[in-house]
Parts: sequence; C-alpha cells; structure tokens
Amino acid sequence: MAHRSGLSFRFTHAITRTPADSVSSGLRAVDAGDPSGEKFREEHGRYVVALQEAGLIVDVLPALESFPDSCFVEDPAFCLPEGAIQLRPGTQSRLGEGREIRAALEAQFDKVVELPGSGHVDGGDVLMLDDVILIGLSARTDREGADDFARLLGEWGYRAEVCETPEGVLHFKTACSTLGDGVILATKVMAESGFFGDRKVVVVPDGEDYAANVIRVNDVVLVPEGYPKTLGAIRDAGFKTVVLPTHEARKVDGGLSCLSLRFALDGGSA
Ligand code: CIR
Repeated sequence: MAHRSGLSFRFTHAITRTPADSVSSGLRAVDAGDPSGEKFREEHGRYVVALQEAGLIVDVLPALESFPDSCFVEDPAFCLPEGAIQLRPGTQSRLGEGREIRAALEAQFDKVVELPGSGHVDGGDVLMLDDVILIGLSARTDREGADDFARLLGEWGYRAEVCETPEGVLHFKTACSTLGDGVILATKVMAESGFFGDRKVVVVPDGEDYAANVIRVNDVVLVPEGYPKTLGAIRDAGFKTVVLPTHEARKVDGGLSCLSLRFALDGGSA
C-alpha cells in the first residue's frame, strides 16, 4: 500500500448516533455507576460541535433504544474513501448494530459491503495509519473476522496487519491512537508491543491510560477532559488540542474514537 499522507486524519464527514436512555445498561468491564442518557447527550452534543468546528459535515443518527451501546458507531462499520464495510460486532447485544447503520453508510457511499465470512470484527480494534491498517485481535475481534477483513482490505489496495491486543484491553484503540503525521499515542504496554515499528510514539503518562483514546481530526486532536499530563504530552509533541468531556462514555468503556465514523469523500484525504 502506498503511503497516503493524511489518510488517517484528513476527513470531510462523520456519522454519529445520539446516545439512548438505554445506555444506562450499556456493557462495561467494571461498574462505575450507570451513565445518564441526558448527561451523555449533552456531552455528545459538544462532541458533534467539535467535529463540525474541525471541518466535518456530521450526520447525527437518531437514538436506538433497543441497542444500549449503539452510540458507539465506530464498532459496527469501517469507512475508507472508496467505500464502507459493514462489520459484525463480536458481542451478542451489539451484533445487530451493523444492520442498523447500513442505511446511513449507503447514504454516503456508492460501495457498501458486509464483512465476508462469519467471523467478528469491532471497528474499535482497527487503527488506520497512512501506510497500514492494524487490526487487533481481542475479546470482540476473532481470528476469522480479522483475516477476512485483512483480505478484503487487500483487495481494496490497503495493507493490513493483524496484531494481538494486550490482555485486559477492550479494544485495540482503547490503548492507542494516531496523532497523524506519523506519530502514535499509546499506553506504555502498547508502546512496548512493537506494533508501531520505528514510528514516533508519545507514551501516555502513568495513571492516565484512558486518555490513550484520542482522535486527530484535520488540524486538531480531540482529547478527553481530566488528563492533564497526556494533554501536555500531546501539545509538547506539536499538536493543537481541543478538550472534551467524556465522563458518561467512560462509565461504559467508551472514548472519543468510538463515538464517530470519520471519513473523507471527494478526495478529501489527499
Ligand atoms: C462496549 O463494550 O461495546 C461499549 N460499552 C463500549 C464500546 C467502546 N467502543 C470502542 O472502544 N470502539
């Protein structure tokens, strides 16, 4: 795959979904109290505005009460400039979310295909860089799904590599993000994994692992509120930042990347 400068952070559009009240029963590894739908919608509103201010046209889909985790739209799909892939999330309560987001993908892309085979991939396990797409095996993304996804990406002209998400980490991108311009932000464990080759890695300072999940959107990096050491490290590396509250999302193991599908249409990734 040829290096495509900006592929991983130059975007024109995003898809999001309003958090439902049922998010109070969203999946989580550790119970830190239920998120409130109302407070989550406030935080989500600020997130949508931040994406718009970063230059994106944002499609905000209506809340889906029957799927408590459906505001985490990153997991049931993956978007590239050429088209979108409807994924098959790897946990029972989220399996139907791929079908639910299909129409929104078809409204944006001429080409929409479903992950082949019968394996599972959560979009949270897929890290797009400018020269490779990393797919993390996890409790949600299995070997069959990852291999079939990598093969499909290969047919579309992309190089994909399958990696092992460290034990105890929900999704690959729970522990790392691209800051763009060849720089990765990663937890210490992830930074030491070897997945990032000789790329520059900004290591998340001790005690702030949650802040490894940020998103670079055009000229800014969106960073969760409450992680001053990570914010400083990202700024020191030369990036402009925007801080956003993610307190409700965090209660159900969600972060900034999970809340949108971001993509470039009409050559916006060039
Ligand atoms: C879940 O466990 O599926 C949701 N409560 C959180 C999903 C977060 N998504 C992501 O990291 N991509």
